[in-house]
Amino acid sequence: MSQPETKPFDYLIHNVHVATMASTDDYGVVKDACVGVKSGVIQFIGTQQQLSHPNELDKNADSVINAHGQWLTPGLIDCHTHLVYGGNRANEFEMRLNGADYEEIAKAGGGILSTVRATRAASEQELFDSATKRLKSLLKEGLTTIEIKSGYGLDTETEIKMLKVAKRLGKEFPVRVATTFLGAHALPPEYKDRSDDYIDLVCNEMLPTIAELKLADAVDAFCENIGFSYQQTQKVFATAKQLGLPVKLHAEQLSDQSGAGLAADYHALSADHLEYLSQNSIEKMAKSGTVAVLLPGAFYFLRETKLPPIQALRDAKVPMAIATDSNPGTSPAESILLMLNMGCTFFRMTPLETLQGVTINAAKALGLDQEVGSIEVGKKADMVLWDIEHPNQLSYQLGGSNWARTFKS
Ligand code: DI6
Ligand code: FE
Repeated sequence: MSQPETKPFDYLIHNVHVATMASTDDYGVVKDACVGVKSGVIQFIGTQQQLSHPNELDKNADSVINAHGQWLTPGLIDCHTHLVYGGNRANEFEMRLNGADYEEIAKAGGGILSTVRATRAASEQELFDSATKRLKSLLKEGLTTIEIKSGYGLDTETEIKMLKVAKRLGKEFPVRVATTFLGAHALPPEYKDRSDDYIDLVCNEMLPTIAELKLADAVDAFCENIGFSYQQTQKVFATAKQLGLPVKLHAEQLSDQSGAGLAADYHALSADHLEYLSQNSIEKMAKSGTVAVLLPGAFYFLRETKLPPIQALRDAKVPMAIATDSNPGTSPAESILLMLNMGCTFFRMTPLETLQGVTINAAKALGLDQEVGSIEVGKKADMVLWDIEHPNQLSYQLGGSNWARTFKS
């Protein structure tokens, strides 16, 4: 009996335009291309003539997909979300529109703490179900990787519950989930006026337990006058370092605390928000390769007027990413494409920069850029097909998906 012939690829996409995002200067366009994938890994990007069987496409792969001239990009990556939480804060939205501001609401026991109460009260299944709804909207826009933070539990048990829900989302949906422990997000009510004691709990109990259970890929904190101080953040970072976990930071969102500089001192994967970022911290970020994660949804929702220093970041060649910050308080966003548009309109980023911001630079912000974030031979076949005429259409449109199909490795 003759052996069935093994074909070079499991599937081959042909008649496709590719934005590889493999170059820092442009979209890395390969027009009228073929892309071959085997075992979830990209094996070939080239012309039909370069295939082993250029005139008999079926002989190259088990499955041959005609893209009819549509565009292929890397799968989109949302590198900063708080997707798992209980309840919502539409009531506070209404309060703000009646005159209250974010800091007043937070100080009055609302804000993050109202979500903490709802998250502690919710069962694992309830958290899973509400996060599923939000995840599904993102998946409809070609998302293949998402970062999900804890930080609405603020006790060991609930932080673990949130991270377990995040991991389960990654098992039940075709999406890679990177988890981040954000125990130092806010001061829980039972530690009122004892923030150093709470940081001790984070460092001595929560972090070692979560590291032991392998529930977090990274550690984050909220360094802010309504969050934690520079010194407290440093303590969290030092503990994360001892446990071998990379760090990232909510930095300079409402004021300059030099948090991004501190994050860079700890070789952070990213510093996020950055409206009040100083030149000194920019230089430190450039040196350490820390990605600037920009969150236009929160900027918009809080009606912030101070812009992050985009031109200075650009000049210093700090890689910039864009994310939803999907959370109930400051960015109830379920559209990554809308963030691309906001990155252009509010932050004056270019369409190329915003697409880099949800592909290769977002992968860097998660430490996953060797695996995903661009269409290159050897990388995971996380790719999206779009019904567009050019990749600049992805940031041009106000949300609205031109998504056609996702390929997930
Ligand atoms: N910055 C934010 O934008 C979110 N967390 C943070 O540290 C807001 C979280 C919330 O208000 O629920
Ligand atoms: Fe956030």
